Amino acid sequence: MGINRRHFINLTSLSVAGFSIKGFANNAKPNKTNKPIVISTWDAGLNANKGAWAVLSTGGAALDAVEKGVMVTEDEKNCCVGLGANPDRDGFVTLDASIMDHEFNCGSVGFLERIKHPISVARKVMEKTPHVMLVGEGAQQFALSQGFTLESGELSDDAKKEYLNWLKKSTYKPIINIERKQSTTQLDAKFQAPTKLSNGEWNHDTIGMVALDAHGNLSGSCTTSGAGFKLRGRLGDSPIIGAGLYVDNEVGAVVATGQGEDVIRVAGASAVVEQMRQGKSPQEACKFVVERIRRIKKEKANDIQVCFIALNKNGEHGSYALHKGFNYAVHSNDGASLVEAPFIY
Ligand code: SD4
Repeated sequence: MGINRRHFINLTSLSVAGFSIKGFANNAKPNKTNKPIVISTWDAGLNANKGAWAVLSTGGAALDAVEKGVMVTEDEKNCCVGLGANPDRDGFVTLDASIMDHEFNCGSVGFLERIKHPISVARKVMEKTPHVMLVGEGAQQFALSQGFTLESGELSDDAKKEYLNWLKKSTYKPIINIERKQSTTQLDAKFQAPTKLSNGEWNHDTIGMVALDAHGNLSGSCTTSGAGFKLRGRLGDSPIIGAGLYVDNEVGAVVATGQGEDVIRVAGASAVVEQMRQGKSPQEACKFVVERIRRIKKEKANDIQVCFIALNKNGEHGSYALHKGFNYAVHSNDGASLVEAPFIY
């Protein structure tokens, strides 16, 4: 099925106070490098981008920008990326994060408990150890050795309620676009996220961000509580370099969101970068890999969401999603905007 043109027209005409909602991403300024620029997943990216922009607009490095940017979301009180998120099925919040710079340096943490800023622990793994990835108890011990504080491990009030509710049936079923802030655009009833927003406006569990700085360097970050009510010990794509996040400074930077298992299956972010290397635009490259996932999943693609956002060396950006309803935030010298991603279904 092709892109839904009617949907395009509807979305291009929407605007919300303070920023604009654009239609499908056109790759801006093809002949001139559009820098600095930062893009990040979902509506929550608008706030996160502000944190990144404070770094980028003053000549700072993309690496610092993508760390500072997603820390804004990890810090948000009513946010589900960090320790306030829904727990695994045993009742524990476990966090995954990854970061990558313009020189193939990368670091990640998985299954990390009771630490507030997993993205910063991932950066420490990158900078202070000979390794790329630390998980579980070892990751927590490493964080403590680096001066991070052990938080209480208590579930937030919202998460407690959600968990008690979930225990009644105890079935694990991914929900398409659960991350979406409600009400900025009209979604199909079928894909409308359920109302979890008892205590705040964000409903997301992941933020991914990629940036190009004024020096022409790319970096990326991703931080998540993963899928709510997952099996204990489950890792998604977000901490896996090449799946949830990949940066090649000669080509571009890509981050994924959605059903992590299906992003891992195709080494998603790396696959999108390789398509850009072959000459595809960011949007075409994202589309190519989303379509591969649809072919692999066959009719099961109806039940999952997968989305990529991509930024190339020229500051051109694009995205593609399996299902309608994914958006991403952009911040550049042109201001802040939300872009509706094109989709298959
Ligand atoms: C995961 N990809 O753990 C993450 C979830 C996600 O928006 O992106 N949610 O599978």
